[in-house]
Amino acid sequence: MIRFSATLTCRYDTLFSPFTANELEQGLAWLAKSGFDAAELCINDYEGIDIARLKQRLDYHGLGCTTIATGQARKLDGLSLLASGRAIVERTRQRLSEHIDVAAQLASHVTIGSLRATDRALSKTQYMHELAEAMQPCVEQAQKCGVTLVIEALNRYEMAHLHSAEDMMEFLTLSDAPENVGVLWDIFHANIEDRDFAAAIDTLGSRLKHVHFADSNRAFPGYGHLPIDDIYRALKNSGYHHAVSLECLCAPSTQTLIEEAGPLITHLRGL
Ligand code: LER
Ligand code: MN
Repeated sequence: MIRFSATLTCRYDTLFSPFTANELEQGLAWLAKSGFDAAELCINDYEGIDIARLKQRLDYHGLGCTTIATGQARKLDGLSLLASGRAIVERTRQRLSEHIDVAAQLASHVTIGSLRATDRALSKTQYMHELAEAMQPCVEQAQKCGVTLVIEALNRYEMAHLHSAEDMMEFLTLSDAPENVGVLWDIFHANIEDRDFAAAIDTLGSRLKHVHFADSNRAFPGYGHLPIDDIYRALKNSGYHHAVSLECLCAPSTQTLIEEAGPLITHLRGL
């Protein structure tokens, strides 16, 4: 069964949530009322975040957490696994280590997206080797904790390497990644990078462990030109049984997201 989640944020606001960090409780209530199974939580760091309380609020609303979105630390704290300075790489690993501990408590994945950005001109092969090495302690810790790390395929305008489903599989093979390393496939990025949605799903196979839904213009699904129903059907027919998570801009409006998310989930579940 495919689970549904949407982006909410714990402390710093994000363009990808219809609720601010201060409105987290309303956001959780909205998810529950709209028929979502879980939240996807943006967490920069754990200062001022009480995990026991967060877990209690999720439980209260009958929600899980699908993945911890970690990218805020790129802009806010300048973190990256591929920074030139060893100290920054170490701090990034430590931050991911905290995320992995919390993910084990929330039974969620941990996302690695913007945290694999590099400011150096690396060839694809160099990039893949360096990323594999930088991630290694996190992969081992995650394995011990029963946590899956999902590496997000990001389009060429946002990231130097690993754009397409094929790139992601090349990286997993080169790094001999264990099964707890998977791929986050975001259909907004895939629309730019993958030749064909169904073929990309097929290429990723069992490594596909999390999916972001937004339309071609990053608006709420249905307000751009992506074949949302076909993509969902292809996921379902492939046996995909992880989450489809709404990660779109508040476009055409915040109200659209708030009002139309429930009907969208009902519609997709019926396909
Ligand atoms: C994050 O999931 C994402 O898709 C990025 O484009 C955000 O910068
Ligand atoms: Mn995404």
